[in-house]
Order: sequence, then structure tokens, then C-alpha cells
Amino acid sequence: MVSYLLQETMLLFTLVPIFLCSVASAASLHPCRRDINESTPACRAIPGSASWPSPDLWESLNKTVGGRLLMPAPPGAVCHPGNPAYSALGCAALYWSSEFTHSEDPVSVEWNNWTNDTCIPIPSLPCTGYGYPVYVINATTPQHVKAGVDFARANNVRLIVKNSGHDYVGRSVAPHALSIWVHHMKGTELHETSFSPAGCSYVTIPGPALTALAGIQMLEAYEFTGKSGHVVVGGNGRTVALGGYITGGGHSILAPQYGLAADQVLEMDIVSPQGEILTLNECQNTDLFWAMRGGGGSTFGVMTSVTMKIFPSPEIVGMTFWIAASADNANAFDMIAYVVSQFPHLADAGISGYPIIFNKVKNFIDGSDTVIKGIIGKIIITKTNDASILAGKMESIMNHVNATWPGSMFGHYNTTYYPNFQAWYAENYDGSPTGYDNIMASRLLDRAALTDDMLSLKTALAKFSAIGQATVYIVSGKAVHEAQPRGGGNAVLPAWRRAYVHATSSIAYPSNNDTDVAIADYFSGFLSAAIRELAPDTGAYVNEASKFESDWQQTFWGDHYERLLSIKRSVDPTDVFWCTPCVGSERWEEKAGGRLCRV
Ligand SMILES: Cc1cc2nc3c(=O)[nH]c(=O)nc-3n(C[C@H](O)[C@H](O)[C@H](O)COP(=O)(O)OP(=O)(O)OC[C@H]3O[C@@H](n4cnc5c(N)ncnc54)[C@H](O)[C@@H]3O)c2cc1C
Ligand SMILES: *[C@@H]1O[C@H](CO)[C@@H](O)[C@H](O)[C@H]1NC(C)=O
Ligand SMILES: *[C@@H]1O[C@H](CO)[C@@H](O)[C@H](O)[C@H]1NC(C)=O
Ligand SMILES: *[C@@H]1O[C@H](CO)[C@@H](O)[C@H](O)[C@H]1NC(C)=O
Ligand SMILES: *[C@@H]1O[C@H](CO)[C@@H](O)[C@H](O)[C@H]1NC(C)=O
Ligand SMILES: *[C@@H]1O[C@H](CO)[C@@H](O)[C@H](O)[C@H]1NC(C)=O
Ligand SMILES: *[C@@H]1O[C@H](CO)[C@@H](O)[C@H](O)[C@H]1NC(C)=O
Ligand SMILES: *[C@@H]1O[C@H](CO)[C@@H](O)[C@H](O)[C@H]1NC(C)=O
Ligand SMILES: CC(=O)N[C@H]1CO[C@H](CO)[C@@H](O)[C@@H]1O
Repeated sequence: MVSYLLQETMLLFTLVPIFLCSVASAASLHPCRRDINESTPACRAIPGSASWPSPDLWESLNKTVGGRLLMPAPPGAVCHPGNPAYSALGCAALYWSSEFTHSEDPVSVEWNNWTNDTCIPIPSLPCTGYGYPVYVINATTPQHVKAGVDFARANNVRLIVKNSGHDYVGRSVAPHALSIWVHHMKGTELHETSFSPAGCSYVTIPGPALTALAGIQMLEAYEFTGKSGHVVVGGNGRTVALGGYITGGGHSILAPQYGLAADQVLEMDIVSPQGEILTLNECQNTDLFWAMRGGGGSTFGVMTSVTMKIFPSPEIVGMTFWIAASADNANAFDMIAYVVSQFPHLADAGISGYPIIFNKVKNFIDGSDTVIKGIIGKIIITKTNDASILAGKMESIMNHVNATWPGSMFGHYNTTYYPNFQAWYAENYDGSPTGYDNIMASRLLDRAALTDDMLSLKTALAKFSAIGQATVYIVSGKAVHEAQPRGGGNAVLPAWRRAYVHATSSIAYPSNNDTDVAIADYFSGFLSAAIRELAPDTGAYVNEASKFESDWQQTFWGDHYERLLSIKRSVDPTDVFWCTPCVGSERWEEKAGGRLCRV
């Protein structure tokens, strides 16, 4: 916070109202609250409070959206005898660890923590459901979305947007809220040879493009583009949806070849906080076009559709590798640090992928009861059927390991040819289980962090994987560094432009146990600090990060924060959209019990 305010002073001439915020006293009419002022309610309405909209108002909203207003029971309620939604059969059919359960439900999210554990499907735990939104619009058109935004703005109701519910930072669920559920905004259109952005009479962007509605999920986007032999820059999950993915930046195993997902965007349609249905591109609404590509979900509006550049689906050679040592081998982390330090070199050779460090885990290689440390991964090289490039790089890494620590490390790799990306994805998508309490820590690592100081790298990676594992994904590289997004740039965290590795570590913990929550909180701070120390001047990817990063403005948006904040203040002066960690969220906080109140 402090560092960002210091930077504000340098931009004084363009950002006077924001600067005044930093020097204002606790005067009743706070000078930075241009539209939020003493007549603004101190808190958002909650059910039961005088200002909560009357049943008649909700009913008229329901009419506006064609009867699509829902008041859903929390999905776990079917497992709680005594709850009106209780159903033994429903409970038996509820697969809480399946991503599909959460993405297909109007209110459910993947990580229990963000509902404050208020209706886990475990009968012995409470099911109050208050962590979930009260009303949901099952939106299928921009007009449905607009009705929700207008209603929330006019009635001082907390507003959220839910798509798949994947969010690691808990932005797609909130108590006492109206939720706009965009999952059923489905639809895809192929532009085979070129795309002309609306209102840009002289611009024709060559190459194929995809227009997709906001609820389209990765597996649908890959399947649709695959039909014409194309691929979209997408994530590795199946049910992750375009809405949150693209607005946060969107990394991909293909990103080092083509750029981030946000870099592919040619146009977007949104509903703004003022309820306007807008088209954003390089010729119109250019500030919002810039902000919606990396500035974060549910902050600047609701994306209803997006048009992205797509590519011929490339041939791929995939590799699975692992290098391991006995957990008591004193050089294990020297080896791990060495391997990770080679990643910029691999990325420069066109290699990308998903390596994972494992730290004191049961020997999954021979199934014995020994404990091992090491690194395992699925990596690829594209646009070739020649396995020798990939194999050669791995061979020389393994040779170096064997020469440096003879006889004490063991390794393995194999390669497989895939005729296109979709064939690779079909075997290698991320099908990890979900449905538990989880907090993540993360950091982008640039060449300096990965290669300058092996002792710092080793120390940081050992701490960062202390929970048992940490990802060191190679999802940035040449095309991310050299990206030329339409309109001259986008809001993606600048550190992506020099990063090679997106490192994450997650803590899973049991529900409804204050001791465990406290332990998780402690470890989340520990992990964030350990990896931040390795790369203090980079930042972290907002979609896969800790909600509790200190200095979150700088961490998630770096030097783009000031511009994002001024856009936020101008398009959403009363904070119709509010979430954390989100641009411009400084003026409100969630009180105990989850009510949103002005700071
Ligand atoms: C198993 C798994 C794999 C993943 N793999 C990748 C990966 O390979 N690459 C990657 O970059 N990320 C990946 N992610 C992270 C993913 O990008 C984020 O979880 C992202 O927030 C998901 O967006 P969503 O819309 O699906 O989810 P939601 O949780 O529904 O939404 C996330 C955020 O976006 C907002 N939002 C959703 N739709 C819209 C919209 N239409 N307009 C405006 N705001 C919207 C929500 O309000 C919320 O703030 C993965 C996550 C998981 C759990
Ligand atoms: C407070 O804000 C509202 C709109 O948000 C505006 O109508 C009103 O004039 C403002 N009041 C003052 C005292 O600025
Ligand atoms: C909205 O209207 C539909 C159709 O009339 C109805 O089935 C539904 O229950 C209503 N929603 C709410 C929350 O009352
Ligand atoms: C939401 O709308 C879609 C599309 O009309 C429909 O298929 C689905 O059943 C609806 N879901 C709920 C819970 O009403
Ligand atoms: C080192 O060499 C041995 C013997 O050839 C082999 O079994 C082992 O897998 C090698 N280790 C690595 C990391 O390549
Ligand atoms: C490659 O190696 C991995 C890890 O040992 C193994 O699980 C996989 O089956 C192998 N694949 C092939 C095609 O041999
Ligand atoms: C809560 O977690 C702590 C630490 O893991 C454990 O010791 C304790 O038994 C747990 N309490 C309950 C009620 O499960
Ligand atoms: C979460 O639940 C605890 C009680 O289990 C409560 O004290 C706390 O206020 C809740 N937090 C929010 C944000 O609602
Ligand atoms: C129920 C639960 O685990 N809630 C926690 C979610 O995470 C935050 C930060 O760790 C805690 O403050 C909540 O108590």
C-alpha cells in the first residue's frame, strides 16, 4: 500500500482525486469518495436489513430476466438431515471432489474456504449456507446480465459474478449477494480467415479467430477449434471458463509459443458497471479494452463474449520425466535447483510445460516405502515430430546430474508424438480433484531469480515446497515476452513479460477447525514470503495466488495499477463490482459475518 501511494505522488497531475485519498484525514466527507459520499449507505444491504429490496422488487427483477432468478440451496444441503433440501439420494449422487459438480451448480465453488465452510456435505458439520449468495440470475443474454448489474447498483446490493467457480482467490462467491451466473452463456463462432473489429472500418486482422460466449470452458474451446484444425491459447483444466481466465491473463502450455490468452483478444463485449452493453476493441472503449485483458475478473464489468486469435493446432512431442533422490540425500535440493535453473534455457529452445517439485513424498517410482525428493513433469515442444530435440535437452540435464552427484540420483524420461494439441490435451489435461479447503501462494520467476544465485534458489524452492510439492510451470517465454496485444498493450502484470516460471504451492486443510485454519494461514504467509524473497521485484499471477498477499496492488498489477485504478474509479465510481484481491477494492471491507461495509 505504502509503495503504491508513493508512486501515486509521481502521477499527481493526472490522478489528483486519488492522490488526495492518501493525504485525507478522517473527515466525514472523504475527498477521494467522488461518488461514494456521506449519503452512500455505510454497508451493502443484507437480508433482514431495512434497505434489503422488498419481495416485490425481487419479483420484478425476476420478470425482467424472464423468470431466471434463482434462490438456490447450497449444494451441500442435500447431505444435511433437517435441511429442507435434504435428500439421501441427492447426497449419494453429489461428487464433491468433481470439478463438474461445482461448475454446473449456480452457487458452488471448488474451494470450500471461500464459502467459509458454511455447507460442506458432511452431516456432522453445520449447514447455514450464509457464505453463499442469496439470489442468482441464470444469465444467457447480455440483457440478463444488465438487469442484474442495474438492480444491484440501484438497490445497494452486493454483486458477484460466477462462472465455473474455479477461483483460487475466492472472487466468485460471497454472502448476502446477488450473483450473475454466466455459465450458461454458451456459443462459439469461427472466423476462418480474418476478423474485423466492430467500428474499426480500416482494420482487418488477418488469421483465424474464435468468438466465444463467456461461459465457454476449456474443453469446449479446444473441441470447437479442433474441428477446423485450430487451437485456442487455453488452460490445462477442463472446466475453467473463459470469463475469469482471460480477465486474469490466462497462462497456457502454448503461451511461450503464442503469448498469454489475454494477448490473443481482439474484441470483447461487456456489460459495464453502469449497465451499458459495450463493445471493446482497439477503436472503441479502449481504456476498458486495456483493463479487461489482465485487470482481473468482476471488477470492470461482465464479459459476455470474447473474440480471440487462434492458431493451427500444432504437432507436439510430449515428454514425461522425473529425477529423484532419496529424501535423506543432502544434495537433493541442489539437484532440484540445478534442474529448475535450466528452465530459461529450455524455454529459449521452445520447450514449455508443467514440472512439479516433490519434497519428502512416498516413493511413487518403485512403490516402495522409501521417501524421495525430486522433480517430475510433463513438458512439450511444438511444431515438430522430432523427439530428439526434447530428448537431447533432457539427456544433457540428466548427464550433468549424474556427473555432479554420481550414483545417488535416478532419472527417467520418455517421449510421445501427438499429431495436434488436442491429442496431447486428451491425455494430459489437469483433472485434479477439488472440493476441499485450499489456500495458494505463488510467484512469477524471471531469469535472474532462476539463474543468478543457486543457493538462494535452492533455499527458496526447499521452503516453498515444504508442504510436499510446488509447481514450477514453464508457461512463459519468448511469445509472452514479445507479445504485441491489439491496441498497443493490455493490463497483464508486466512481470509476465520477463518471467519463465509460474511457481505455486498450495495448502489443503480440513474444514471447520479453527486450529487448522490458523495453521493454514501461517503456512500461506510462510510460503508467500519464501518465494517472494527469491524474486522480490516480479509479482504473482492473480488467478493462481494467495488472497492475502501484502502489497497486493503491486504484486498482481505492478506498474499498471495506477492506470487500472483510475479506470476503475471512472467506470465504477460507486463500486458496484467489488472483490478481493481486485483493483479499487480499498474503500470497502468484509466485516465478521461477511457484510460488506465502507472502510
Ligand atoms: C484445476 C484448475 C486448473 C487451472 N488451470 C489454469 C491454467 O492452465 N491457466 C490459467 O491461467 N489458470 C488456470 N487456472 C486458474 C483459473 O484461471 C482461475 O481459477 C480463473 O479464475 C477461473 O475463471 P472462471 O471464470 O472459470 O472461474 P470463476 O471462479 O467462476 O471466476 C473467477 C473470477 O472471474 C470472474 N468472472 C468469471 N466470469 C466472468 C465474466 N464473464 N466477466 C467478468 N468476470 C468474470 C469471477 O467473478 C471471479 O472474479 C486453473 C484453475 C484450476 C482450479
Ligand atoms: C453523493 O453521491 C450521490 C450519487 O452517488 C450524489 O447524487 C450526491 O449529490 C452526492 N452528495 C454529495 C454531498 O456530494
Ligand atoms: C422467478 O420466476 C420463475 C417463473 O415464474 C419462478 O419459477 C421462480 O421461482 C422465480 N424465482 C424466485 C427467486 O422467486
Ligand atoms: C439455467 O439456464 C439453462 C439454460 O436455459 C438451463 O438449461 C438450466 O437448467 C438453468 N439452470 C437452473 C438451475 O435453473
Ligand atoms: C545415472 O546413471 C545411472 C546408471 O546409468 C542411471 O540408472 C540413472 O538413472 C542416471 N541418473 C540420472 C539422473 O540420469
Ligand atoms: C512415461 O513415463 C511415465 C513416468 O514413469 C509413465 O507413467 C508413462 O507410462 C510412460 N509413458 C510411456 C508412453 O512409456
Ligand atoms: C483441529 O485441528 C487440530 C490440529 O490439526 C487437531 O489437533 C484437533 O484435534 C482438531 N480438532 C477437531 C475438533 O477435529
Ligand atoms: C466465518 O465463520 C466464522 C465462524 O466459523 C465467523 O467467525 C467469521 O466471521 C466468518 N467469516 C466471514 C467472512 O463471514
Ligand atoms: C472456513 C475457513 O477455512 N475460512 C478461512 C478461509 O481462509 C481465511 C484465510 O486463511 C481465513 O481467515 C478463514 O477463516
